[in-house]
Order: sequence, then C-alpha cells, then structure tokens
Amino acid sequence: MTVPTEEEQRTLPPKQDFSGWYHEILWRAEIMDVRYPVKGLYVWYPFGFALRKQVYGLLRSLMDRDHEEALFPLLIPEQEFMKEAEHIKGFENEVYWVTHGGTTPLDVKLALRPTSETAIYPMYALWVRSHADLPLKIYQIVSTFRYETKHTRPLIRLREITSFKEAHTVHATWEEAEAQVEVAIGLYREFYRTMCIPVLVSRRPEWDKFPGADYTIAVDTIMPDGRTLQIGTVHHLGDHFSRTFGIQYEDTRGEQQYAHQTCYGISERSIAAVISVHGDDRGLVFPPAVAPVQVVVVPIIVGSRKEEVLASADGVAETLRNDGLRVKVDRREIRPGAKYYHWELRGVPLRVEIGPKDLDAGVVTAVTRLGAKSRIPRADLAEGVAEILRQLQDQLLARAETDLRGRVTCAATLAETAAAVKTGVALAPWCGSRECAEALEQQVDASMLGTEVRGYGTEGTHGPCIMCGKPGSPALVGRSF
Ligand code: 5CA
Ligand code: ZN
Repeated sequence: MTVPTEEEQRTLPPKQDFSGWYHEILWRAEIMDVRYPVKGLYVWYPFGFALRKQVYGLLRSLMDRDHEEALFPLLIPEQEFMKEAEHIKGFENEVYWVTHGGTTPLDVKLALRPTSETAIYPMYALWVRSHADLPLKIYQIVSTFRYETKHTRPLIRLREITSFKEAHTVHATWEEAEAQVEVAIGLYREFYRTMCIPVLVSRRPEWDKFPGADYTIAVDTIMPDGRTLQIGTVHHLGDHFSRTFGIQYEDTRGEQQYAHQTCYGISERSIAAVISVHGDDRGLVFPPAVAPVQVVVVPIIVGSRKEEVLASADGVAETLRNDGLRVKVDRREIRPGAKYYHWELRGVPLRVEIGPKDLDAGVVTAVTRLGAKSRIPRADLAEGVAEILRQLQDQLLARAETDLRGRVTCAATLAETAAAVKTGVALAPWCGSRECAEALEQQVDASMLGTEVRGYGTEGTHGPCIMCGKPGSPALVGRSF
C-alpha cells in the first residue's frame, strides 16, 4: 500500500529553478502539451482547458458589464492590412500570409490576424453613423497568429495566441477615449486582483508603444525569476485608425467628425501568471476564484465502514456543490497520500478528508493548499468551507503582494539599478531620452519598461537621470520575458 505512484516518483524541480519548474509543471499537471509538431503552438489538455474556462469566464464577466461580445473573421485582405503605415511597420515581420486556395494562387493575399484592428475597423466605418452610436465597446476572444522570432514558450510567447481577448472601443472625442483607457486599466486591475496577482502599471516609452497608438499603458507582473511579464496592454489610438478607415460620425451640429479609439488586450499570459506567481515546490496553487477544482473530497476508507464513508463523502460534495462550489470526490482505490499528492500538484485550494473518526465526531477535516488544517462540523460545512476559501484568497493576494513589493527597488544610481534587476525591477530616475534608455539597457542588460508607474512601492525617486544627470522622474527598469 505504501508504494509510491509513478506520478510521485518523478520529483518536480524546485520553484527556485523557475524555468525547469515551469516547463515540468505544465505537462505534469496536464495544463499544456508541448509536443505538437509546430514551433510556438501548444495543446490545451482538458485540465488546462478547465483552468482557461475559469480565467476567461472571469474576464468575460468583467467585460460583459459594459462591452458587447462579437466575432470577426480570421483572414484580413492585404489592402486593408496595409492601410495604416505605423501598424504595418510594427507587424510586417510577424504576419502569416495565406496565398493559395488549394492550388490556385489568390488574387488578394490574406493575412492571418496578428490582432484585429484592420479586420474590425472597416466594419466600424459602416456601423458608426452618428454621435448616438457612440461610444461603441466591443470585444472578441479569438486565436491570433504572430510569427514570433524570440524564444517561444507555452502560454507566454506563442505563435498562435489561442486566447486573445481584444476590446475595441470608439468615442466621440480624444478625452472620452482617454477616460476609457482608465476604465480598461481598472478592469484589468480587478481581473488580476481576483486572481491574486499584483501588477505594476506604467506608460511604455514612445518607441515601445503599440504600432499606430498615441500611447500605450502596460500591465506587468514579476515572475519568480525576477523577470517581468507584460500581461495586458491598453492603447489610446487617437484618430489614426479612424482617419485611415473612415470611421466618422455626425455630431450634434450635423458635421462629420473623425472618431477616437482605444483597444486593449489580454492573452493566456494571464494564465501563465496565475501558474507562476502562486505555484510552489509541490506544484500548482490556484486562487479559489479561478481554481478548476476548488474542493477535493478524499474518503479515508478503512475496512468495514467503506460504504458509510463513501456515502458521506458524496453527501459532503453535494452540499458544497449546492453552494456553488466546484467539487471532486476522489474515489480511486489508492493510498490517501497518493491522492493528496495528485491534487496538490493540480493546485486544488482545499482538501476535505472524511474518515470513520470524522464520521463519529460529526466533522470533516479540511486542509488548505497552504497546509492549514481545521475541523469543520458537518452541520456548518458550507459556511465553514466558504470562509476558509475566502481567507485563502486573501492570503494568496497578501503573499504575492509582499513578494512583489520585495522585488521593487528604488534606485538612484546605475549600480543600484544593475543590482535591482537581478531579482526584480528598479525604479530609477530617467530623463526620458532614448539615448539614455538605450545606454542603460546596454549597461544593465534590462529594458526600460515605462514611466508614470502605478503600483506597489512605486513612489519612486525624482532626481538626476542615472545616465546623464539631467532632471528625471521614476522609470521602471527590468528584465522581461
Ligand atoms: N490590438 C492590441 C490590443 S488588443 C494589441 O494587439 N496589443 S498587444 O500587441 O500589446 O497584445 C496584447 C497582449 O497580448 C500583450 O500585452 C501581451 O500580454 C499579449 N501577447 C502579445 N503577444 C503575445 C504572444 N506572442 N504570446 C502570448 N501573449 C502575447
Ligand atoms: Zn538622461
């Protein structure tokens, strides 16, 4: 009975070795299969897909508050794609082209969308007529394709982004679009807070903004190896695309005006973040809000009382399901220890054990994924479990915030910046010039991520630019994925 299962025999690399841990956990916990024979394309296992369903269910519920969901085609005709000069420049090296229908060359090449501005905006030009049609707020969740040349990595840098949530809004004025940028940042903050992921929000440097945007606000988190991951971006598009695609509305005085637009996107990097921020040496740790299985019930079966214990386990599961929880009963004929191991690896926030002793005492034994053990009277089961999950949610957020805060260093010199980016990010005064940013990037082997930083410990330091000594304001510097 004490023979380790095959699953237990392979130990997970410690989280310390983040790259090894990440690679290994994805297949061991059955999130992604990386063996698909095209570089940068990966397969969602059913358990990974169940996680995706929770995360994207949350994202949808936030978007649905004041956006409408729609669906535009995957293929974009070359002429449309080529209309906006900046946009083409930004994407031309990443676009996959469809050139043939069967053996017949196409008259018009078709791009696989790398993002959907040029698919959506010609239609917006038809849909938007008057000020009464504005604001227009639409999103879609689709696959997009980018021929990425940097090292591809499951959920992080994909050539098929399978879970691209892109929102595209249209407004009467530049100011209204600017206000929408703030609304979008608020939505993304809420999305990540619900998943207990602390974020740093900053304004990307001019040269790093989205191709065709007036400005870009990025949402980053810090991964366990200290590198930042951009997990969302919000772009103010001004009237660049509306002029190109002819998105005009009649204002209250009967005059035609160009609209102002925003777009903002999230990909499965959000799922990479949940996995990476919370996981530990024993495997995944999911925040209850998005855990595909929130509670696993493990019957402790000994001899004669097997049927009684199993029946009780089913009853417990039913009570919890009626309370809206996602519950599994593990009835397999294997050691309880092997079951604990299995569900810990898969990040289940709470394990409920029921054995003969628990039955006699009218309780269940509850153990959180962080190891806190308690007894809950059977009569208070639903409330007891809900309270534990609430606390766990708070604990995970607090733990992640503490970690992130510890990785943000206020630096006043180049040397301090170089030291800080080894474990996280630096907030260092910068004058704003590209020359200084490039020199800095060279010398500390990190990127100038942005300014106007909002987040944890980001009061930052105003002072002389760490490169040239001119007056500077706090900028985010870090190594990024
Ligand atoms: N049209 C805009 C807003 S939807 C757009 O495409 N923005 S983006 O290029 O910045 O992409 C949005 C987000 O998708 C990024 O912030 C990043 O988190 C994610 N993303 C971008 N490229 C990839 C990729 N190759 N693999 C995984 N995620 C990606
Ligand atoms: Zn400078």
